[in-house]
Amino acid sequence: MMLKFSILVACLLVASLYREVQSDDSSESSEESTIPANVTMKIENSLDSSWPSAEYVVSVPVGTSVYEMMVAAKEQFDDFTFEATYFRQYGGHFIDSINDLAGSSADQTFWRFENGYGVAFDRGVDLILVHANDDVIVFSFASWA
Ligand code: B12
Repeated sequence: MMLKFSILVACLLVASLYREVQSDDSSESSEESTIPANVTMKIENSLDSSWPSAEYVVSVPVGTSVYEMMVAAKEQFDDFTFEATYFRQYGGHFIDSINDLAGSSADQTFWRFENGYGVAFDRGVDLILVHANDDVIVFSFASWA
């Protein structure tokens, strides 16, 4: 009888210890998802050096898409604006214009979406997530001709 009771107490102890470890884990992961990132977004015009380039440091949680970061930038900076068109087949947006300068099929110009090393991303703004405080995102007005 005593042995059965001791086994029961031991089981209850193990179960409560397990629950504590689980709840510690979940609080850690919810903290992780709200770690802030300060991302530098550079706006440049590779076709016209007299066009006013701009740089914004945008604060968003790590893991935010670049599209959501741009929406946040619109709220955080009075002088930043953009327009985009949603394409269902790519699950994301094509950036049509930034700071009132729009790409044009007639002129064969567009906003090229690059990393901080001048390399064009292989997907659109909804599918690239920001990671760390030193992340740099560049939009460079360019020609595809
Ligand atoms: C032509 C083309 C372009 C042209 C479109 C201009 C034009 N008027 O023709 C230009 C050079 C502007 C372009 C730009 C980009 N493109 Co592009 N493009 C293509 C390509 C080769 C053909 C599209 C096409 O004409 N389809 C035929 C027409 C009838 O169909 P449509 O759906 O109406 O086409 C439109 C859309 O495709 C849209 N579009 C073009 N590129 C992109 C990219 C994204 C993310 C979205 C949402 C829409 C979009 O523009 C087309 C004309 O209106 C495709 C690859 C392919 N073979 O499909 C890549 C493709 C769609 N592009 C791609 C990419 C990555 C980009 C860029 C993000 C590259 C960059 N890092 O800058 C940029 C967009 C940046 C921004 N401003 O948001 C990827 C998208 C991958 C993804 N899942 O996100 C593709 C699939 C190529 C690839 N495999 O890498 N592109």
